[in-house]
Amino acid sequence: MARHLITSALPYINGIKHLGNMVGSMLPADVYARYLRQRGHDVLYICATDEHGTPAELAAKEHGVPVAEFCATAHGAQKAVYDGFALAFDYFGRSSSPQNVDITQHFARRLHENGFIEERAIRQVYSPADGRFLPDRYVEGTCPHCGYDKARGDQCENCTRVLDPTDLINPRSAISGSTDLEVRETKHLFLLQSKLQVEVEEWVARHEADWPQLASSIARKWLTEGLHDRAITRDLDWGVPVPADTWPELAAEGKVFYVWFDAPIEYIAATKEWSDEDPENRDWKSWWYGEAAGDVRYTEFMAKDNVPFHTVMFPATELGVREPWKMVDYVKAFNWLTYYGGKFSTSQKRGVFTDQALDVLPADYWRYFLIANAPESDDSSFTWEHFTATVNKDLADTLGNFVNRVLSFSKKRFGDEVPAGGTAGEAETRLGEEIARLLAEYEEQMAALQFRKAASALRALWSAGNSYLEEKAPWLEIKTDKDAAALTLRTAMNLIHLYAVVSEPLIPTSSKAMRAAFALPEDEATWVTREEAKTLTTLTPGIPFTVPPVLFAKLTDDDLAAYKERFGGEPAA
Ligand code: B3M
Ligand code: ZN
Repeated sequence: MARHLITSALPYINGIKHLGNMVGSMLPADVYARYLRQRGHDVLYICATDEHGTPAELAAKEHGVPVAEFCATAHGAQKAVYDGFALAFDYFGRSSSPQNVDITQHFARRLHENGFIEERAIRQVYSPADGRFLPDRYVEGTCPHCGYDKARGDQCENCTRVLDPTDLINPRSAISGSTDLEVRETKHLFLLQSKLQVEVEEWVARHEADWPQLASSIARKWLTEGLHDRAITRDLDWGVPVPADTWPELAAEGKVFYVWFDAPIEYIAATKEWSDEDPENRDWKSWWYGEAAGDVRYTEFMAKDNVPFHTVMFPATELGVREPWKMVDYVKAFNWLTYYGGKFSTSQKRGVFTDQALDVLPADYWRYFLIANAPESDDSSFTWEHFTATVNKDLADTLGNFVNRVLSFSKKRFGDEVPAGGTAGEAETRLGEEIARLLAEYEEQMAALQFRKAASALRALWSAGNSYLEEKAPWLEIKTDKDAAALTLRTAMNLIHLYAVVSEPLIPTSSKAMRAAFALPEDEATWVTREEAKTLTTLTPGIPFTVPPVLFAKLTDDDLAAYKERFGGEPAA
């Protein structure tokens, strides 16, 4: 049985992420990891905070604390939110870890030895007031194209044009505000991607057929444009230092590696962080290096803007070190989740952020809605109207109400044990066939990482239970044939137990609550066999049960109005 290595794009350290960030990476990765674990696979799900680069430094400055302190606090805050969403990472590391410093520096040395790194002199903005070179994002000024006066040296966020700092009118330091800026020559390391173009192309060609269209088309686009040599060092105070043993001058100037050079390497380093916590029982290298990793299938989850780094730059790096590091097998790329068609925006406080979401409703409401509407083949738009309607229909009515009325009615009429009586007939045979068919569809879509289709198959499983109940109507059967009613209720209870097992990857908390309703001895099964789906007899008469609290509250029009009031709820202006 293959081992599965799963990674999701590392969330930047600066600030709590919004729902769009999670649905395009960590949440589907968690659903997939949970599913594979329940199917008996050996799974390692790795993620971490992406702590270097200008986002970290600028955020720390805004908070008035040293960047190392900011990152430590922010890592904990993000991890707490992901725990709240029941994201079951095997490890959630930090790209500022010593392990990442070591492995990133090792990769750089090897690239250098193999002739894929070159020192080049470039002209960069220097600020005497700040006593340092300013990375492009640290230069602010007026955009020459649209006149926006807070344009950054790398891009104008108003007209989105890519800029060069020297294009800006009245440039100033974004750190000190000083307008006394000079352009000086400085040296940086360049990754010679152009020399690796052919190898990267051959590698992509071996995979693009089975990647989702979104991933392979972006990779192909970048390759067609041609791989350019890319600066992989920056003049920042915070990052993986350039090793002095190989580049003494640059190290002395305090140069650090570009965040996108070290961030993907943190996938490997976080696995070592995981291993270092329990070296007796964990072997990080067996997941990443040489023959030992031969049985590993590696799947990455990310949003579309991250695809180029994961299908071109990181593979170029891994190929260039000339060592047998595991390369990704499958890239699951996502489009955007928009908020009423517009972008989520931290600065404009538009949209729902992961910490706020947990304030509003428990994680399962969000997990189900986001997966059922995952932006897979296209962008999908979050609206409160759609969210409340989906929660009420799929979670409260189809699943929650089914569980509650079956258990409440049975308890009232037959007591708090699975009722005895009646023999399965044509309706149960038909139901069993349908459940087995839908379960096979659900498994197929999960294995294919088709999350919307998997959620739809799961919803169909829940609906089949309701149709069976309506058809048999035990509340009428009981008037004339108690045994028939007992059979119907017992069969429906077996459906509830089956739902509890197979819904866990999407809605883990509610699934555990459903399962805990039955005092089934040794109830350890992590999945359902075809036979069990067909016969629906796992729960036998006499097994005690309790009626759990209502699993999902119905959201009212007042709730909807309150959400829109609090979070904004109209199409982007
Ligand atoms: N930190 C996420 C982003 O671009 C970026 C992913 C790194 S994955 C190695 O928002
Ligand atoms: Zn502009």
